Amino acid sequence: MTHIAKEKLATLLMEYPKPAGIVMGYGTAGFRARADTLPWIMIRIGILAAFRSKVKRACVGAMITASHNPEYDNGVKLIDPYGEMLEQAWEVYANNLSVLDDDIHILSDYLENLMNQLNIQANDEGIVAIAYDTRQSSPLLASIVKRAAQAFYTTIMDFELMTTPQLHYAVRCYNDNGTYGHYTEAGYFDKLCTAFQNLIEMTPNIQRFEPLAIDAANGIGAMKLAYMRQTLAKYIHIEIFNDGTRGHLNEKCGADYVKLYQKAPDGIPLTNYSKYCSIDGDADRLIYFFIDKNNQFRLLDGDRFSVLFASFLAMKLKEAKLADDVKIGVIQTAYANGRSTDYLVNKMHVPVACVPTGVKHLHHKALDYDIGVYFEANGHGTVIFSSELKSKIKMVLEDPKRTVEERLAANQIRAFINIINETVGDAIADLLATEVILSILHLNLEGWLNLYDDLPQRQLKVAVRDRTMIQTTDAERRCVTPPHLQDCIDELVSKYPSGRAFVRPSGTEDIVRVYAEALTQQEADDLADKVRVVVEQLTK
Ligand code: NG1
Ligand code: ZN
Repeated sequence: MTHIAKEKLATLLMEYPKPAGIVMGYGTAGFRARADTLPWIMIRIGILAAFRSKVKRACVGAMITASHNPEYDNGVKLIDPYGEMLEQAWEVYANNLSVLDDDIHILSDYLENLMNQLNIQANDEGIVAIAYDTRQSSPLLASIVKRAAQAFYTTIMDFELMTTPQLHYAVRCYNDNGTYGHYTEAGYFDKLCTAFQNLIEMTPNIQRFEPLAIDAANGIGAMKLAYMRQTLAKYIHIEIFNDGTRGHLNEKCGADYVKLYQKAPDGIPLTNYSKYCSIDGDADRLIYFFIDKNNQFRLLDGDRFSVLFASFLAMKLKEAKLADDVKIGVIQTAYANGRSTDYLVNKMHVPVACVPTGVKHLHHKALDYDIGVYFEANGHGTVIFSSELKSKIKMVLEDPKRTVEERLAANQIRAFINIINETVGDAIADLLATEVILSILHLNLEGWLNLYDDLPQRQLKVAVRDRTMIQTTDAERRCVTPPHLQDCIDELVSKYPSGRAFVRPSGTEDIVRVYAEALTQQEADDLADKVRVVVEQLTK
């Protein structure tokens, strides 16, 4: 480590000291906490981003956001060169750095060891792309990441205000030398909007788009959607509510609020539109909803996107006569409604894999398929397509022996791939994909909802002494510890027809989550409550 790097780091440590007694872990959401407790960790993240970039010899990203959390929170997540989440092994370095106190000697000893271990030279090139959401605290936190990375001779690409998925996209494009698209924001919108228009133009008898009202959670998505709204005005009328001019970020609005409370957000008129959707504070989650004929609020969550996207793609594969050589699959977590799994497996004959909570697990598993569709029930998800699939599509398009119908279907899949942000769940991309599929399939939200009926479900949070007492297996569907907990759950579940329940420690909060579903809401509530009682008893 050079003398100058040490000096710069020492200055930062003095400017942004670590509060006494603070412990912070790099989890599924990166580092996330109250914004005023975060500056010190941004120093560590800036260094780590620089190191990661030097090791990978590629651009890496640092996104400053606390997603669906309140305005007073913030956080940071690193993005790997291919646009995916930070490799798990590096989470350990993030945690080690977070444990270290502000002593410049101890910190530089650790960093020098790490540089040796990772074979990093002080003058290796590094490039870090930084972006942030609309939180007031974001620019300062971003500036600390920037200064810490620069202390290690790293070039900064400062994208300032961006959605999380836009930064994932930019990092991927930059490292792919433009193969995936152009890394600027204009490049992102150009790719998505052009593909959306192409798909509409090439599809005969496409249904007219009904106007769409969007709840933008008073976040970054509002300003980005405003840009897209104009570009696509010829095709679809989009109205943006909760655009940040009046309400507060994620307060009584946004995808998380709508999903959690199963009700419409504030700040949006509920009479004028047949289609509504909510995104979250950093625009990586999407939820649709509408008010039905009986004036009931009806929700379409992540499971519904999996079913819709997989239906469309399976149908187009069949039309392109590619269904036999392409492996399509859906990846869910234990929180997916049992009826969605049932519909996918038994009606659509699409295989379903279940993985532990957290997008990185879903994304990883999706790589096993030519077309891997994954969504968490909360509306975070995307589709990934193998390079073999992309070549097969190209072959169909270039084969003169193929029929017009086969080539059209292949072309539709190709355009669809370009709408999707394969790097990460993206509310804007998923919204365009949903809209165009609904129009191609001539479905309204009611028709989409009626594909299957959800089983009533209940989620509870249980505060326990030590949540790590609960350990799980089988994609978190069964408990291994404490002893007897699983036997008790099995016994309770057996009393409810179509009942299912599981418990797992949250990865983002100091609580245990209980999930239950059954034939009626009353039964789902009862089952969840009984499971809660045994959890409380056995973790005392
Ligand atoms: P935890 O707190 O581990 O359940 C929550 C969500 C995840 C995911 C992460 C990251 C539920 C039940 N869990 O994880 O789906 O989004 O936060 O933000 O919604
Ligand atoms: Zn988010």
